[in-house]
Amino acid sequence: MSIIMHIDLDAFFAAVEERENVELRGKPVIIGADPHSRRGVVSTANYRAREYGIHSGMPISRAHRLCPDGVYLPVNFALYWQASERVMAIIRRHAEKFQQASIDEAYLDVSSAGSFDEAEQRARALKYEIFDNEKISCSVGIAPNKLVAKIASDHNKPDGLTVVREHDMQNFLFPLPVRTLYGVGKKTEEVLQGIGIRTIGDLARYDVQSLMRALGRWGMYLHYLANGVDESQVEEIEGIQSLGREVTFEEDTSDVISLAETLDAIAADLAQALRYEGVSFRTVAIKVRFENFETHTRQRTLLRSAADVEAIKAAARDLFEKFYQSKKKIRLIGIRVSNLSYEGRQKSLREY
Ligand code: TTP
Ligand code: MG
Repeated sequence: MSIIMHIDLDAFFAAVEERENVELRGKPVIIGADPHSRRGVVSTANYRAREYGIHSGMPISRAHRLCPDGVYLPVNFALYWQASERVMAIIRRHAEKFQQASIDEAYLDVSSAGSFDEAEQRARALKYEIFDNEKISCSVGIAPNKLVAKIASDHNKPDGLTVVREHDMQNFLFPLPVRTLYGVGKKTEEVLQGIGIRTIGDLARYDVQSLMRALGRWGMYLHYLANGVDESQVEEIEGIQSLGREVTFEEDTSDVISLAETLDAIAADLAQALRYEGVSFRTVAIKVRFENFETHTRQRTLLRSAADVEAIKAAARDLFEKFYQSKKKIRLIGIRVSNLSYEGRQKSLREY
């Protein structure tokens, strides 16, 4: 029997800022503001700010209207990265198999605990240790596989702990909206709603052949997910595999100057994080989403590793210029670097 734990830090970027500055406590804190204008996109907001309806991905200008008295801060990636490393170092000590899934989440295989009760005790100890050392709260999900553990960690945020045993899986999953499943975005949700599927239970009970007619192989895959089937393992991979950032425009745009400036700003953010880490990359990818949500990516692998902002900028701009020759309005643009080399980082991890 597998017992998997998924840990996700609560309002992570905002939690780090609150920890660094006691004056922020109790106030709505919104991260993602451009220090020079009221433009920008909300990266995250603390739970106080979420009471005003503010969430990740919302334009900062809209957040300002919802909550004029909030504290608006720019993204300080290097600071969050440093906090993440320290938390991850704590988490990895709690199991034989550890997989970091993003800057603020990780999976642990805790099957050796032998029972869900014992795993729950371990989760409490882990939550306590993270908070005691780093003053950041997290939410934990425990389940027989990664899929359900991740849904469970999100179930009772912030500071949650949700345990889903094998025989509770259906009761837990079936009432949830299909959107909860990883990979089900706006478009898939619309298709599913069109054939009368709203909850994970509706999806699980739906005839697979008809699902495949509506969604192809993706439909079959979703049917597995809805039934809580996931056999992927917790994979011990050193660090994250890629690093990306994207920006949604307040108003869709085809202004190439503003698009190029945005790409440069994203490149600078990424380079800052890479520099802090001592990580270099070989592959640069851009992502472009048009106003109709049609999304494209283009990528290039360099001859040798690089880590500087100019290399990211040059590759991203070139990929963009070759790709974008229309006047179609763009809603979102982003850059992701991958094929990472971790020489510097592994050394620093061993020092913990
Ligand atoms: P999440 O774990 O999705 O969000 P969160 O930790 O802020 O809040 P929650 O309590 O719901 O887990 O993402 C982790 C961090 O990644 C988040 O603090 C900021 C960043 N992020 C963005 O920059 N843009 C985004 O659209 C999202 C979703 C997250
Ligand atoms: Mg989080």
